[in-house]
Amino acid sequence: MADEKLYETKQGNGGERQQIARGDTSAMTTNFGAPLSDNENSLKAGDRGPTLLEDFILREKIFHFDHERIPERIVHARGSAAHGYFECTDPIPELSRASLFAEKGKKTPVFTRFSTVAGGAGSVDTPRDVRGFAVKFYTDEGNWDLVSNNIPVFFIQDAIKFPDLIHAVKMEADRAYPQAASAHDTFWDFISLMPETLHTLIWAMSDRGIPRSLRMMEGFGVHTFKLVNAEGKESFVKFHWRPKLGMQSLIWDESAKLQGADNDYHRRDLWEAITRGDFPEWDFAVQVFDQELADSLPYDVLDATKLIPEEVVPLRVIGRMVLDRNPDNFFAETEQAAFLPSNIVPGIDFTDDPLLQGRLFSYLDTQKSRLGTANFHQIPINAAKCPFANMQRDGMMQTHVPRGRANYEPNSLDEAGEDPGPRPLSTGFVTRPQEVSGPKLRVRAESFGDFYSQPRMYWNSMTASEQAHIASAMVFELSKVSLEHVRKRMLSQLHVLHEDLAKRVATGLAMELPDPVAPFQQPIDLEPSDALSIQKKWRETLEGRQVAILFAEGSDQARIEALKRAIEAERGTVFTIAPKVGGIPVSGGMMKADGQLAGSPSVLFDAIALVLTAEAATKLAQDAAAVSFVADAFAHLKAIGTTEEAKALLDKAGVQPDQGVTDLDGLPDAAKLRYWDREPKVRDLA
Ligand code: HDD
Repeated sequence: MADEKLYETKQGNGGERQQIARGDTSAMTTNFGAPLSDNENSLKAGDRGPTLLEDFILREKIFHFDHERIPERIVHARGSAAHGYFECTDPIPELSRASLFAEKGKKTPVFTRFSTVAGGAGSVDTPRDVRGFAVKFYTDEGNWDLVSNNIPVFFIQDAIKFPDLIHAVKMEADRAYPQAASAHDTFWDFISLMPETLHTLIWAMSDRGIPRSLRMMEGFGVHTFKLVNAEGKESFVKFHWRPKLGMQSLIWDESAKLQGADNDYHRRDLWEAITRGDFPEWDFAVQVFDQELADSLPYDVLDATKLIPEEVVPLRVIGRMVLDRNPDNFFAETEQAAFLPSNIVPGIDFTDDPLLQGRLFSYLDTQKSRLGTANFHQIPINAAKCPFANMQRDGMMQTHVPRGRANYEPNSLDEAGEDPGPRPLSTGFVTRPQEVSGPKLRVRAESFGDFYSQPRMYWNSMTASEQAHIASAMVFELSKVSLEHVRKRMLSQLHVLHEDLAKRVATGLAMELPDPVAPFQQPIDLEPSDALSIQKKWRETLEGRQVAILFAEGSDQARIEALKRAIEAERGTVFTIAPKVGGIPVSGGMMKADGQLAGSPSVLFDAIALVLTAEAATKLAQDAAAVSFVADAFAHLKAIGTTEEAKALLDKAGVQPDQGVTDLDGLPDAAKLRYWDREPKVRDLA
């Protein structure tokens, strides 16, 4: 009897045996196609005996599992991606022969991966960090990878410093912490010794370093590239992405709390938006200029630590990108995606920017160690969608099966009636002739030598509130630096950048402001640029934003539903929260909530509404989760829609009336803003 039962478990019933009939794609098989009858038990000598080496099914399954992980990216390990398309809205044949810019309305498929830089693959989504913004365009003349960031400048000028920068920012070598954080000794030690980093540093310390959503970030190709038209005429270009939802950032305290509330805040937000059909969209713009303009600028356009303000060279929008499909499989697509700045197409070209030149080598090289084979270009997510063929052959994991003997070029096999294989085309990619001469030198160009004017311009372009955020972020980070000489040296650097900033950081650290360092080149005053400020460009909208409605026993269901309708009419989304999710009695009957109060802190939302009876509010005022729900929303400068009945809870949470605290009818409008004026009342800023 016992034996019979064992047999049943192992073999399944007759129906299962039928399921695995040959050719049935629902059948579970080994990797080589042999159908399985049992995925529960290993092969043993007797039901309690040792497992047999013969068990090819067990060995294959565990062998594969043992090798499921591949080396994570050395930087940008934590990322989320989506498929979509690029649509040309304003063709530029006069500037570039790139096929994706050739016709109005032409669509090119894309795969876009966003990332943090410093943390590992399993780290949190909302640390203060630069964000990666890598777009793979599958054009009909090959893949173009625009491997960008959400900050238009980079920390260093020469690729030879990249390993030092990354070693310094990642977790410290002996103790392996902190994970995904720049607030530690080695990062600031490096920064304070390398003034070229200051421009990107001030961006990272600003609200740009803590985006609210991947859908609300700008993106920048950083380097100056070239566009080349059909006649071979070249122009300089910088590439920009502009989010349709507008830019928005977190408050630092909010981003720190989000790390506990939802590790996957950005990943979830992107996934859910696409699932809902709210497809994230960006305008694609170019800043085009010529050598004459480049020569007129007081900085070098080949220096990746400098930007060109839009006020100097305006942006021309030439297309849009829409992300409309989530990956089917995270590993196969997002993890195996290999972006290479060297993936370029006819009509676009590189410049001599020494950072870009180093990148052209690095990314190809890293894919071999990450993906294990020179054939990583055959992995579906990396493969060009246009035909591709050459004489490269063999190698690990070769999946192509080329026919014939033509694996060399030139050949004359066609004369013998054989397929001669592919040949170079006269219309293929051409590098334009460029004069290059001079002695071999291991030096930095003098034209790269002004490290302070552009970070100063950035500081001068911010609102008062944004400046306070920058100074406070620096105080926060430097307070985590245990080496006093590093803090001092950093203050000396900031002293050159801007005295006001340096003083505020010194005061925040309770340190004397040291003398400025002697700069390599004296900074000059550049015109501030409003386009650099998030707050000055704020888009008042509920689109893409989420409002939480807190209700409890006895709440007025009709009011909740009316509010929900009003928010949705403005293209916002609503998330209802109650002390229990399964259903609680409200005025109209029983009502279920989307989330439970303790698991749905207000950091997850853009604004909150309290639809409570006076009795429920009094009860919730005794619940720490409810009190911090409201107190945090207030401290994070969000709109709070409420009624008189919620007073007990509002009082306990320390909410003081201001423009952002409104009645329920006013909430859909109020929720479009953050209340920067409230900030000095809720936190001590540097
Ligand atoms: Fe890089 C990944 C962006 C400088 C070396 N980088 C990587 C990714 C982004 C950037 C978005 C993630 C791509 C993905 O999603 O898979 N990196 C930049 C930008 C830079 C920059 C905008 C400056 C303008 N990077 C840079 C330099 C070097 C590297 C100077 C080396 C000399 N970057 C790498 C890398 C990575 C990478 C080690 C890690 C994983 C990968 O390439 O595929 O090769």
